Amino acid sequence: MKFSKLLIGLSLGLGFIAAASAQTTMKISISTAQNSHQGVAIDTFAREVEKRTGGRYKVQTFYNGALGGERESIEAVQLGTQELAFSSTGPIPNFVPETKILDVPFLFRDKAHARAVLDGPIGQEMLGKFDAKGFKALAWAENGFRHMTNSKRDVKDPTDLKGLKMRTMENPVHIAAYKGFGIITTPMAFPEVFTALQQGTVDGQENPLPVIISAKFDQVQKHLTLTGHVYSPCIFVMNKASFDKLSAADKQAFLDAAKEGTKVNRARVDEDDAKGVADLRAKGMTVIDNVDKAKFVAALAPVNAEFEKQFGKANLDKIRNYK
Ligand code: EAX
Repeated sequence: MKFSKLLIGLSLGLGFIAAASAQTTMKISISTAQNSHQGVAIDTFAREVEKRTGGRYKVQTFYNGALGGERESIEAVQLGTQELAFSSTGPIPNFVPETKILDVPFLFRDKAHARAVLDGPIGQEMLGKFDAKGFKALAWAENGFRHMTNSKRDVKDPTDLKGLKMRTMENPVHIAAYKGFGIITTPMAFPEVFTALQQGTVDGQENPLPVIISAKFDQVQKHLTLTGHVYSPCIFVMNKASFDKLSAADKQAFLDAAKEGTKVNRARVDEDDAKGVADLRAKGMTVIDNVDKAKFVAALAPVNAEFEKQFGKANLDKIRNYK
């Protein structure tokens, strides 16, 4: 009798402890390395979620495409088999077509312009478009201005791009634009890119300095040109049902944690941009950092005319002229 009472008491006590420390674990992934602008974004996010929810939510972080490439991770978030992902906008138009406009070449003057648009009404309205597709978009973050690398030759002029076989993201805007340069485009998920460059399956690729550095592309690419042809946003996305289940306070905690992640992420992009060229030169890359951008813009005039038809000139101008 006494013994069974003790047992009941014990199990009640244990049950209480278990309830008090109930912890939900979620997953978030990136396709780049932990030591990168994306790594610091999700590490900061995970830490902030845990802190701001009193440890009730724990976010497990996965790097280097361990859970798949960006398209696969977005798909997993949409299905709910993975709660969270941090991704470039590369594959996102396949899920939320409204985001396609952000990857139009030479749309943003500089990072300050891009950040202002994303954090302002245009960007915030676009975050709302994710809801209908099964996502909660928590915050914009940054991949950076994309530049071209290849193993064949110095690209000083847009005509130097003709005939280069380059890996592109799985993004229709990128593919159309690079074809406009005369590039032979090969869409491919990021985790496959290093090997494709190493084996010569493709001659080149294009990515922001923080990606080129963290992926060690200098080991397999000789020539870098600072074309800055596309500004590449990143985004924190969450499965909508997982977000909706949170209490109001926890929702705010996740949103705030993503904002903290973005702050650290953008600061790291600035840092990598500031020292990237010197670093990559020291590692043996030839860096062309004084291209005549107007020539690259001019080379894309026919493609841009297409984009103006597709997206509406007024919509593009609204972004271009945003102050
Ligand atoms: O998000 O696929 C890409 O080139 C992306 O820029 C890269 O995965 C970083």
